[in-house]
Amino acid sequence: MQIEAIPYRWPYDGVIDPRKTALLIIDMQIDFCGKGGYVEQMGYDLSLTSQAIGPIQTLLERIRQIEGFTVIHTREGHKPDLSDLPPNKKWRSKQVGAEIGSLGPAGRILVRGEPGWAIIEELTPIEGEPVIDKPGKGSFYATDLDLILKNKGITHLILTGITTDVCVHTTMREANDRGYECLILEDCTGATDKGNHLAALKMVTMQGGVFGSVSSSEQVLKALQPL
Ligand code: C5J
Repeated sequence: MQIEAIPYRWPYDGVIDPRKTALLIIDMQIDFCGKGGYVEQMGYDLSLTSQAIGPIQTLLERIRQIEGFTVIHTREGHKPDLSDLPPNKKWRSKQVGAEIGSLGPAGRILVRGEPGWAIIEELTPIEGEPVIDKPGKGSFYATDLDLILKNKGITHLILTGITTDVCVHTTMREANDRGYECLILEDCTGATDKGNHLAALKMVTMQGGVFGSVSSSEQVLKALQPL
């Protein structure tokens, strides 16, 4: 089955093949959608990023039942000594009152091993699901993601997670340039600004699908029914 999507039914090259497809769940951490985390410390509306939790949970439950379907999680965060934190990223975070590495209600902000850095309980990875730790916005930069995907023979990616306009988009662009066939799901993503969420999705649809195609969890679930 192909998935109904905009601007083209996905994937472009045939039907969905679970052995060649991975569900990417990007940065569903307390820091980005939970109480006391980075996004809340910056003063943004948590409901905009947490809206993705329910739809991802439903999709994940279904995909976990399908033999051979790969699920990969990512986490943005820095080493406790902050040696992998670019000084400009640290400086900018300080300007908005949420300095990376400083102590917040959910522990040190965006630091590996801290409570806020953890993936939310609803989407806790299970055995066999790789978790990619990344110091940047993209999931390919300074990580093993490309190697893991190549070793598994994965050529198609379904992107979910937060935030639509930052880590999800950066990852989609990185993946697209590496030749992966990408699909982003509107209800399984969210941004700290509604307009940016919508703009990020619209950007994907330009030029015949400049980075891939856009769909929803409902359409993916429909296409997965025969599997
Ligand atoms: C941000 C992310 N927005 N996961 N990270 O800093 O999108």
